[in-house]
Amino acid sequence: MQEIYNAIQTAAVKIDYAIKHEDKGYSENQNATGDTQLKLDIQCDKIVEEIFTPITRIKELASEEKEAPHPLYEAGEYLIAYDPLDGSSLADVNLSVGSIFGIYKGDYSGQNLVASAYVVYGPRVEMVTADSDGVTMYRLEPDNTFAFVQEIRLNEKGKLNAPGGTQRYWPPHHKALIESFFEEGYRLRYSGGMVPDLHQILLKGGGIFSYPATTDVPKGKLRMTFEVFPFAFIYECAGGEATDGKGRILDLVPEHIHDTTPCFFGSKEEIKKVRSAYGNR
Ligand code: P6P
Repeated sequence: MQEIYNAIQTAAVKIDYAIKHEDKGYSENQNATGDTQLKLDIQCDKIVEEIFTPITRIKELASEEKEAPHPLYEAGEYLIAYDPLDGSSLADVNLSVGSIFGIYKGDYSGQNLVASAYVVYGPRVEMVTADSDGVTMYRLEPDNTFAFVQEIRLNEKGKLNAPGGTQRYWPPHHKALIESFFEEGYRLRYSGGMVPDLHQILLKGGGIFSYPATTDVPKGKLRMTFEVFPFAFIYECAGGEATDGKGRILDLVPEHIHDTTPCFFGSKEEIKKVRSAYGNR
């Protein structure tokens, strides 16, 4: 796995430079989910593809910015699903953004994730990896290497509430759930960037991030293979849980690599409350 983590680190250095210094305009293209692509989206996707292409243990690359997977080596054991620059439009207002990687064996179902990683590009560039060894954070140093910082563990209960989705379209039971956290004294922490928002909850010991099914986005907005599964894996490895409101996120099987799902990530206490609020809906 270290060869893949090293490739992520090399890509992160180039992506961080691109965010800060390359063209921020929009392209004429849309991705498979219908988002108009920033030139930066396309450029960061190219950076990842170029750096991962020589790795013979990779069977194929599936990018959020491409309709279909890109085959690499037939005998490769890993399938890599990635979002090269999640929340890229936030870079235009100088907020933190991130890259997300899911490392699968066999197919892109949640149970076939063997490791995942993300990079957050903020005042510091930090990478977090999750695998059988646990959840580990590294930080980019002036010499462009990544130094170990800490292991990450979630408390049973946290203090932060990151409620996604358009509030006017939240179903009543979801609105009541979110409000119940605020009534308990949870603090609102939501930037519109999945990577920094989930990174903050991990580093602050816990809480709840939600992007529910809403009347305008009935299947949720966030993509299973590139975004939701990798973070569900990380949260479970850190001692938390991830659910779609009914069951365990990592038990889901996408029909298509661009499928989305409602998602909740958090400490165990908060996820218990989600399951109770969603009941048998
Ligand atoms: P909304 C960014 O576009 C993204 O895909 C995630 O990073 C983020 O959590 C979500 O969408 C934000 O969506 O509807 O709250 O702007």
